[in-house]
Amino acid sequence: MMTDRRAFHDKIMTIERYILDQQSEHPEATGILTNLLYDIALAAKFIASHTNRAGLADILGSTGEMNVQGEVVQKLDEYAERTIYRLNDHTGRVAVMASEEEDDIIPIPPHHTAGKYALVYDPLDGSSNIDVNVSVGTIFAIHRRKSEGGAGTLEDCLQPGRDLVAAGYVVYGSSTMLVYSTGNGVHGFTLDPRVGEFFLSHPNLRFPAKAKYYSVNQAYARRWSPGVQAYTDWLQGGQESGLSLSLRYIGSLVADFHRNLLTGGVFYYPAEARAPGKGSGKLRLLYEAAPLAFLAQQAGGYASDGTQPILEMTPTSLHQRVPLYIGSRDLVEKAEAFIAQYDAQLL
Ligand code: P6P
Repeated sequence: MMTDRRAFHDKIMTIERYILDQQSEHPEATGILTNLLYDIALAAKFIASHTNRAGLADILGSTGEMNVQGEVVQKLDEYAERTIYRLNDHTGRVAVMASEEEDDIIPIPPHHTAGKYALVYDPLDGSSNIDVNVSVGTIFAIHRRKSEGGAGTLEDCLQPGRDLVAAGYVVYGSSTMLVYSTGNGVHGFTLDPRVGEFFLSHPNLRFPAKAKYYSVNQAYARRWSPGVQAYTDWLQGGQESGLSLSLRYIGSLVADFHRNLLTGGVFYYPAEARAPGKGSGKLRLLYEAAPLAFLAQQAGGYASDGTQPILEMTPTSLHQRVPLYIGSRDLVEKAEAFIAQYDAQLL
């Protein structure tokens, strides 16, 4: 009998094949979501091909404006934004888009058909890390449009994470991985740049039962509420927690989340005590916290703003910021407990 591992490696599963297989399990599926996920995988290939040469832009470009291929050298996040937009603005699969790079919703050009989905995304999160060769990422989330026909609307974008149809991220690191879920588990694909294909490398990702890391920027500790300070002490083994976690903080949300998903752990970006209560924090609900919260839940984890599930929060604006605690469920729930115990008067 073939062992599981041999059985797994017996199949050569590309992301295209995998998405198609998943679609075949849903007879009602029309294939539009399947093709939208293909489009995102294609965008990831384009972006990956540029991020692994980013450091060369200044060397290759003669004036800093043009590179040896005669291409205009763009800032990578502008390139990533443009790539995702152009791959989705004419397909008839998307009614409206929203991006971290654009103040307002991004309409589909009037001469193209508006489709059934709303696509929101952070085209290149953590792009400031590129200059120091640290992993960066793309985050995307897909909602069904709520509006009836015609151009998509802001309301089509401002939906709670619990209603997501699909979400995922691409991490551009030592290898390029695309990790996504359509509500049937979390699956990771690694890009083989030699053939330009994403191959299934991490099926059914789940947070390990025993966590290894906690991930927070401790430079801000003096600004934290008493609850967050007590929580951090607990994570460090205080209050007889019995924990022996290590601190890992990359400063790139996708990279920190991805590592914790594989190793077990919690990432948090708290509200600053100077601005108590909801709404403060750095990370954005719509296209950072919510899609990663969807993945976390699908992988047996959890995400909270410190007082409530991220997935239950309905965005009030495109770029609304929230405090974020995300990762291994038991560690995130403990953050809520400390905040409830110590910070009730702040909330
Ligand atoms: P800080 C990157 O700029 C980013 O938006 C996230 O990717 C990352 O988690 C966070 O900011 C890091 O913020 O304040 O710790 O530098």
